[in-house]
Amino acid sequence: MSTFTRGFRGRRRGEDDRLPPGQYLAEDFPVLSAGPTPHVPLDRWEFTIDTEAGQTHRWTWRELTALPYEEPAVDIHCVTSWSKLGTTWRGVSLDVLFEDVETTADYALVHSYGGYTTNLPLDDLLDGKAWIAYRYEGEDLTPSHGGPARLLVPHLYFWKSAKWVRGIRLLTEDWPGFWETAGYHNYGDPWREQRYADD
Ligand SMILES: Nc1nc2c(c(=O)[nH]1)N[C@H]1C(S)=C(S)[C@@H](COP(=O)(O)O)O[C@H]1N2
Ligand SMILES: [Mo]
Repeated sequence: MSTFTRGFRGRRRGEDDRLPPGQYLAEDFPVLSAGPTPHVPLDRWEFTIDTEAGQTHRWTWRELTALPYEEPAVDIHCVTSWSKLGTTWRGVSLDVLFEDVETTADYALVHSYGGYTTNLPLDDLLDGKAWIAYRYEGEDLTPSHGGPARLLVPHLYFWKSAKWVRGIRLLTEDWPGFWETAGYHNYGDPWREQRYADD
């Protein structure tokens, strides 16, 4: 048994081990949007972090794209069961954006141009786990996939990766977002299959 198992798994390791339970590998890159694609001119675009104490940190498009960036290669997992392995992005780590932010808040409510919202613990945005991404596979992020910029939080189901991201509000109490209010799981860990509220 061990010989067979080792050989079989050895050949396929990499893909199988990186696919969370109930997920399949997508060939294409599906578009999932709950509403129309908002179009914001880059000279009017801004990204903000609002603290629980009422302070606002603000970046224009020029300021955001002048910051040091990273080029993460990450696996992404949509709650509707498709996954993509090794997608490559360019974006600014949230660690960079939070450098001068003073907060004791535990929760973040991410909001988008167009009105979409999603919530997650602030810790899940920090320590190299999340980016404001503006390029995908070497190209500017297309509007349908969240361009000019989207949140990228690959360790949670992809609905947490808000497209057309506009800002983050820091909160001392958790505040469910769009899909979390509609029955999706509050946290959304794909490895624990946290798809719906009761999972
Ligand atoms: N603003 C906004 N962000 C969003 C969504 C949305 O409808 N609006 N859909 C979410 C869902 S459910 C998924 S699976 C991913 C889809 O991203 P994609 O369209 O680039 O595949 O975006 C997430 N971010
Ligand atoms: Mo999704």
